[in-house]
Amino acid sequence: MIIVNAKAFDGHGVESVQIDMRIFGGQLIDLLLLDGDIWAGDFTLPNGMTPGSHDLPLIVTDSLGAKQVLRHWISIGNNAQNDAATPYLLPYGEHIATTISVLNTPPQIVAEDLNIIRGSGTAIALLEAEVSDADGVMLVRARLGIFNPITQNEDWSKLYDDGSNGDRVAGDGIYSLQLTIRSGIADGTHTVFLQSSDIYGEATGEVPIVVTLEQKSDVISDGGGISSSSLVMALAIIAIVGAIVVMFVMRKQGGEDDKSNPGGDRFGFQ
Ligand SMILES: [Ca+2]
Ligand SMILES: [Ca+2]
Repeated sequence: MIIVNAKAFDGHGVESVQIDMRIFGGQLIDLLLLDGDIWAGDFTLPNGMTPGSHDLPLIVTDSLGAKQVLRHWISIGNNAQNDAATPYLLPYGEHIATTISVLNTPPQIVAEDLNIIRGSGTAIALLEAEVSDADGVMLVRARLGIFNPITQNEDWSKLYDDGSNGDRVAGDGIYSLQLTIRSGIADGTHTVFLQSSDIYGEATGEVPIVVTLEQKSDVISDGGGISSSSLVMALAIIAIVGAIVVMFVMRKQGGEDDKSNPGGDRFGFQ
């Protein structure tokens, strides 16, 4: 936000003071007359205002409705202020252009670290970054390091916000890149770097994103085979069946013994 304080002089009296931001894509801003003949107001820079130095036009209207566009102000000493101006004479002082200096900041990158759980073979992961700049984002790119495609000579790969290359929504400010994770890349943490520049070429530093690779735990083969607990149960059932069979055989043998000596004296040998 920019705050403006101005003093205006006119032989007929000053009706209004405005700042014309329309040529920068903004609005006409009315300043309010405060005590002590100070015209004050504030405005925010319109989005997309070109960085650099700009002349700021002030529209001053006198009590008869005559307008004048001023692009200069007069620097007068604080002590001289009160009696510097008469109704018909402008105060004496250095004329200074009413310029505004607009600084450019690089884009902002918001991205989360990636945690990828992979199986065997090559995996694809989506690298996403939210990138914004008041001037417009020109380029978002990533230095992929170990994830750089073997066929690619360039160090940097472009991220897309046009719905292509895995980008979920075109034009939403979230830029995407499909990261190819070859099976030969070791588990653990790797770092890729993101960088962006706005339409004036103002670029960010390299923003690190940590990519952690993990092997998928062997859930499928465990579930498909015999788990250790069911194996124990199966062995227990086999053991119980075995015990019953043994008991049955023993009882049967005992019965046959009885039948082999029908009516015989069991204790005949004694
Ligand atoms: Ca910018
Ligand atoms: Ca997008």
